[in-house]
Amino acid sequence: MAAFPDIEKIQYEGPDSKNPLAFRWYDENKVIEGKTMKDHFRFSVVYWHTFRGDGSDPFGSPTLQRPWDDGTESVENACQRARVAFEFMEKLGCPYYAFHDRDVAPEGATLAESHANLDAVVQVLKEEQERTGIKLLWGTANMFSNPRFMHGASTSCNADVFAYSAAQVKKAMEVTHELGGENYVFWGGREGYQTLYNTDIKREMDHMGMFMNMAVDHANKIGFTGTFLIEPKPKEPTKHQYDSDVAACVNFLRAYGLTDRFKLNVETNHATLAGHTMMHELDYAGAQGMLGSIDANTGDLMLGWDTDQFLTDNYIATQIMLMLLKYGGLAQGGVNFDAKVRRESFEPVDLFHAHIGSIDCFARGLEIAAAIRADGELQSFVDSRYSSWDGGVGAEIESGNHCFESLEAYMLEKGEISDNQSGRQEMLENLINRYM
Ligand code: XUL
Ligand code: CO
Repeated sequence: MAAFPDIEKIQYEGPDSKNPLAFRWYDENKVIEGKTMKDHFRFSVVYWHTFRGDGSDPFGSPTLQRPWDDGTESVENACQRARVAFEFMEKLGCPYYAFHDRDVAPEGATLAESHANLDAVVQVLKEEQERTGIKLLWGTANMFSNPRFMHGASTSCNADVFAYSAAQVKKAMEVTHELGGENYVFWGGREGYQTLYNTDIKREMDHMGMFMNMAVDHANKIGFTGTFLIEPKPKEPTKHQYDSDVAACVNFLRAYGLTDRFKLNVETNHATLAGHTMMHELDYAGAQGMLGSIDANTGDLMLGWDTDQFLTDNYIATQIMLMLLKYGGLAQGGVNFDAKVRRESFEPVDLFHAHIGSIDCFARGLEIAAAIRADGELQSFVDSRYSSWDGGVGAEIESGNHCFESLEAYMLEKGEISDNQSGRQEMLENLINRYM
């Protein structure tokens, strides 16, 4: 029986449409900068918020109506839920999805039972992938919910927890591989500390480096060629997470020799928690050749935690798309809606409204970013701002033909710098507004 019997496949109806269950901007076949919208975004639905979120918060009980869910942790219920998830994604028209091992299948009384539960649900996921053509963007292991991970997973002070984590990631990677997953994500929810009084940072970081290298070795053993992605986040649930931002992750990957197989999965709300904009995080990752995928959501300016809201802000979407176009797109990554409906939006149809709005926001962001790039005014301003490096002493420095002595001689002769030019921030902000 259909879980969303009143909802047909969501169609593109154009900007004038007033139908809330239609796309106004996302026309999946529209070509922009040589690629269809579908290929630019590779939109992905997350299993955890969309199919496991129940609307509870630290102050209140579940609110969300999910009539297909019998409320038990049985494998049968998990299989039924998986079928509903595919009905939703098919009607939405999202080509990808992502999951944690423990979202899709219940944890058992033993590790062996957990493995078996996962295998059972994976068979349904496989059937549904084949039936619909929807693909797995990435899989991951939840190593933060169970109390055994209270001190971390690969960075736990308890060596058995490291071993347990290895076993769990091994299985999650194998399942991701079996389902044709294109990436595998590590979000180190508890890989950090609450107090340095009890923490050996060096030892914990070394363990995490060893763990990631074991993951690469295992991928090579089983023939998994997908990209590994680390997802930066500075805090929550820990006080400090080692993967605190893009720069910290790049440093970690370089220090432990992992840059060949790893890239980053950059999330908007995590950037905010790190005190950065998403544009900053994407630009930094892109500049380092480490931009892998994005978790699409947003925080709330008034709230200092990870609210995981659906992005509907055209400015942020435009900034994101400017960065994705600048760095040539996400390759085998995608735009993954790591976002949840508010607990007051408790009806199943709200899942559609949330995704449709954010998909449209990204599509609009892409249109605006492409228009800004086509006009070229922004880029030519940046080019001219750096023009002192295109000839003369700048070009000589960039080609490695100078040292402190020669630069001192140059400056002693010249006496003073050529005039600086205005940064024109306000003019450029006005320029962006022309396109909105
Ligand atoms: C947590 C978060 C995770 C990761 C996957 O803030 O973003 O859901 O995306 O573990
Ligand atoms: Co995320």
